[in-house]
Amino acid sequence: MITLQNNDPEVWRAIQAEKERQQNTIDLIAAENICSLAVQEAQGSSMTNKYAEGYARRRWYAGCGNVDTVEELAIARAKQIFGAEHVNVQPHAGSQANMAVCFTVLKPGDRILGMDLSHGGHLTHGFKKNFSGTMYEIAQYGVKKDTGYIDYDEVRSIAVKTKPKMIIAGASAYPRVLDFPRFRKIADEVGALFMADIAHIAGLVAGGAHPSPVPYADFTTSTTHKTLRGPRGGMIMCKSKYAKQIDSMVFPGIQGGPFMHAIAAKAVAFKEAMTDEFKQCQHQTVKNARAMAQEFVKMGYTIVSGGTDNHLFLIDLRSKKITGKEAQLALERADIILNRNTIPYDEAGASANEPNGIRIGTPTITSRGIKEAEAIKIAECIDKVLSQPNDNKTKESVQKIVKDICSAHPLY
Ligand code: DSN
Repeated sequence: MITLQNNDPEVWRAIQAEKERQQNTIDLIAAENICSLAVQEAQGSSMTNKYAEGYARRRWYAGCGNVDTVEELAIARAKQIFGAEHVNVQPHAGSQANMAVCFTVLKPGDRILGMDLSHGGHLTHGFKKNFSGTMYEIAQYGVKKDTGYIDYDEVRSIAVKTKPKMIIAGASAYPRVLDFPRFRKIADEVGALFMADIAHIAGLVAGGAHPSPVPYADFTTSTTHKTLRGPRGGMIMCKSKYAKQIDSMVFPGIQGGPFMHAIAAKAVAFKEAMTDEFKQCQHQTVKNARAMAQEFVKMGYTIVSGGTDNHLFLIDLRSKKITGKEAQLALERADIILNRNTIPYDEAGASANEPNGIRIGTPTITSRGIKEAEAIKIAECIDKVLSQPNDNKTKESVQKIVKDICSAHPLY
């Protein structure tokens, strides 16, 4: 980045510092990952200069031959990975992907049935301050209090009672396998459309570490930067019969020019997602999450649902005399980065800002090559910090272990 260093040293310094922060800390944010240098090169390429409103071979601008090539590659590769009938790779993010589906098939005031945010759902699945919660009637399902699992009989009975136009499956903080055939069955029974939002688990689905919703869902949306390990962005997969409507809702319905540099990077990430290395990494991501969750159970922690089947799990800190926010801050001081999170049925007075849980995800550490033994070591470090959050000696000893693990596993 010599040119940037010379032209804008302030921004260059911030970027260098961020690179170092990523190298020297342990990232357990379940929604993050480390994309390859090839993905970053495509993302940082001159394709950012190109306006390409429209779709490949039918653009509004001249000079689109090269960007057409990368968009066609991205679509063909995504179809191959997920077995989708139709793919749109233009959504700038997951929220835009979900918005495009909602705007395509729902009218304002129609009802959506989605997972409650405080039980692990997403803002776009019906949160009251999000477009989904303001434009549509919302019905919500959650997890069972005693098990932490989605109760599909309850989802069915809410669906029968509320007659939603669309049912959404998908979550940001649900550690168990989603039963997509069951969601489809419920949707069929009540005459609803079925959308699966696989933003969190797309990489696991691509790598065969979680069942795919694509054969069952009318629409499958995703981000491309979480377990899928691509650039920040979104995508929509759907049945062919919705292809035309979805494409014209993404553009010109809710977006203008697509980010062709991001689409080039999506194409690169999709090629990587077909490799054996990627598939193994997805299975290892689950193994690491399981090993850490089990270790926490051994150390006396309460894990929502008792463990995990995917890349993340939630620790309920209510018995530990520390809030989610205090835990997040103390761990950050020790170079372990994660986020506070609501837990299902949190105390009255708890909120998204002051919840009693933390969320732990293993995509980034696994992409760095970390396996179960070191994942367990990280769990032990977290326990040390949470047991003595204000003790300097504890912090320093954990920082040393973090440093050793990070130097043994460079980002690239
Ligand atoms: N913000 C993401 C997460 O942390 O899970 C969801 O979009």
